[in-house]
Amino acid sequence: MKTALDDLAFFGGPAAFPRPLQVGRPNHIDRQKLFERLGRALDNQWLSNGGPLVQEFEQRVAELAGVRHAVATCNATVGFQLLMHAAGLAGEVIMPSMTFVATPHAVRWLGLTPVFADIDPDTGNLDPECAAGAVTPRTSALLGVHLWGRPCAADALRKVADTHGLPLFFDAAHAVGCSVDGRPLGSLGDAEVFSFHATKLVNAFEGGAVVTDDAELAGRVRALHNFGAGLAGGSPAGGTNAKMSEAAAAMGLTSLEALPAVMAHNRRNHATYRTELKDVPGVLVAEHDKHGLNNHQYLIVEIDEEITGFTRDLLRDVLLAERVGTRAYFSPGCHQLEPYRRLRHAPLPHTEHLARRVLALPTGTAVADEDIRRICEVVRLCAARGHELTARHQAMAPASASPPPQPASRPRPQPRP
Ligand code: T4K
Repeated sequence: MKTALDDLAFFGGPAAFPRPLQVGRPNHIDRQKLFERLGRALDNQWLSNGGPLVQEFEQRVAELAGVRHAVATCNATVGFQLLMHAAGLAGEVIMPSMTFVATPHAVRWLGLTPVFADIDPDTGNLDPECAAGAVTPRTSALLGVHLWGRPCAADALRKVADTHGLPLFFDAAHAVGCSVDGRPLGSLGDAEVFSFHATKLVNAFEGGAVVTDDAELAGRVRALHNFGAGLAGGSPAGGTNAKMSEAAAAMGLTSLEALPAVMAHNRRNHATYRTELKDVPGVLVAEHDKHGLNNHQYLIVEIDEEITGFTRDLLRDVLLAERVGTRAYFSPGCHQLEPYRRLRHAPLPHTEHLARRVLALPTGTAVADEDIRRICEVVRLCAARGHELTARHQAMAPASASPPPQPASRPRPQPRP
């Protein structure tokens, strides 16, 4: 039990966890089922190029998203590139800055310009009024992000899009299994893109999917992701190879089967965090469910440093010393990152306010109730001694100002020579 600042590993006490615990650990799957599927792929002697497992995965993903078409891709970032190329976009794309850098990167990779608009402070998602204010003659699409699986204001954004004759797309990388008023996320835009990265709720090791009701758009995406094969009239870019492999689909299907159990586990984790931190002034466990049915992939706390007396970054360092790896998803906002810093955009006060406060804490099936209690014990201790914690940190000599070197992640495997 940690009761004094000296008990913190940051100040030389023993670390709370013998082994690192971290955001983004892959969720539990049924290995037997995975191995069976991989065995089937080997027996079929069909390992890629739209094999039976990929086809089944696409069907399941389309069902989950409530749309007619899903094209599985090697990851979501490339899925966006395919979508925007297939949609023939040119010029500017309006999007929030409060997202993973993959969203603007996909746009920029195609020679398009991301135009950042501010967020609704309640949801963290693209504010329709701000999006409307950012429209210019060069705008070619609106791209909302369902941040942490919270639904964008799709109807209001649709009005803006329709007023200006623009397509409406969503980054649904966080939103597998989420819905609003019974409408699955994935079905709100003209097309949306899921991520099935290793750290996502449903993972295919790496993977993504473009989902849409638009058969023609889906057909173009499908052709482009396979070297442009069969694309009527061709494409100026030719095509690329963005296919999902059978091995990835085997993992994706197995992971999809686990989705209800993983969501239930994460919902319990969220409830435990809320209980453990409910009386901690200045530390708010973000509520997702009031915005729609959430998958609870991300456990987000907001740190109000004026109340706690310590910054989000100091808490991150304190937790790291305890071997708890957190992530500031998403801070700083993309507009403060290269190569976007000099882009034209309206002020983004709500984005900057939220980005200063957010911290993702570990959740998922690798995280048990007892782990959460230990993490929260550290947070409560910091909050009880917030100003003293900051003063002691500031008094540390620069050479020792960073926490003791106790990496939260295991060393990454090195390739063999
Ligand atoms: N749009 C949005 C809104 C997104 O959040 C993302 C991706 C995308 C688009 C693009 O989707 P993809 O093209 O990736 O399909 C991670 C993921 O790499 C990224 O997919 C994800 N969002 C983002 C939010 O998180 P990093 O830079 O934080 O990754 P990294 O390597 O630091 O790992 C994150 C944590 O996960 C660490 O604590 C380590 C842990 N981890 C990671 C891997 C890969 C594991 O425990 N096991 C693993 O296998 O981006």
